[in-house]
Amino acid sequence: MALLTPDDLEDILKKLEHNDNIIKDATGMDIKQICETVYGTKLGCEKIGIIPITAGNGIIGNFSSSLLAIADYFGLDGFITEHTDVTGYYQATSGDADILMMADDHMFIAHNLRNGKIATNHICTGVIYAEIASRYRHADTKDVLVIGLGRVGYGGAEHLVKKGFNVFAYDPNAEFLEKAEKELGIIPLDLDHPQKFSMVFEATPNSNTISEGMVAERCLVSTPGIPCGLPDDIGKRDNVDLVMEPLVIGVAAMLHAVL
Ligand code: NAI
Ligand code: 2YC
Ligand code: MG
Repeated sequence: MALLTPDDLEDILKKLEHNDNIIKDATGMDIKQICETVYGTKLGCEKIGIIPITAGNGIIGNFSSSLLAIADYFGLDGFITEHTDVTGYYQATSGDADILMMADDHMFIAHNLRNGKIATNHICTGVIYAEIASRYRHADTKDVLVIGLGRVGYGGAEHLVKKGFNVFAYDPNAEFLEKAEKELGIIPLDLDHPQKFSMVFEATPNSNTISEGMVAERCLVSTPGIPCGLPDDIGKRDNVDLVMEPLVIGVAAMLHAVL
């Protein structure tokens, strides 16, 4: 499980502003509008209760405070419980939290206490980053490339298939590739016959997973992957746009998903 580090979370709101500008330019909508469209919901005055969890590798220095800053960015009241784990959970539920957010090393969830809805970070992250890629306004086909079919990649690929895109996908894990081909009907990428794509969704924990032959002249690469899978020399080209940030976009999707 690839875990965030405090360095990843440095200046997250600055990174969000930068990415939101790219998203607006590339899709015509900002991240809030895209979340509202995908989930058909609008944030109101929900109160967010954030519970630090000490399980496994334990507390990540600025993880809870990052969630609080994200809630605030989207105009929501929030608080971090004084205690961790079960005591923290009790404090949040007996306080006035509407939505709880908590994460151990394997699952990061949002739970709406008012309607019972639960959203996971990996599905919401896959869906929202895939959605961003699919809205590239310079794309002239319905072909989308998905790189990585793990928890996030599979969720994004499933979303794109449901939306009627032609989903080409690659994962070196043959089992994951076969599962996605069988269950979703994705088209395994033919590495021997490279095809260029103007929409790429990458969800891997590796760098340099996107090669020259995959990227069309105008291309939007949308990736939550840490580190970034797009090589610098390709990413710096004028007509290649990159949406990549460590936490906020996925959390925005989680909040909209549980309303
Ligand atoms: P995972 O480990 O479940 O899946 C990663 C997949 O990438 C695996 O199936 C692996 O075989 C595949 N892969 C590795 N190298 C590849 C390559 N060169 N080409 C194609 N596929 C390759 O990981 P998960 O949970 O899906 O997360 C993916 C990444 O997204 C991780 O780096 C994680 O830290 C990050 N993440 C970022 C979030 C954000 O908000 N920015 C939120 C959640 C996860
Ligand atoms: O501070 C805390 O409460 C920690 N238990 C938080 C651990 C989060 C671990 N998960 C991750 O770092 C990744 C992120 C990319 C988002 C989802 N999983
Ligand atoms: Mg994110």
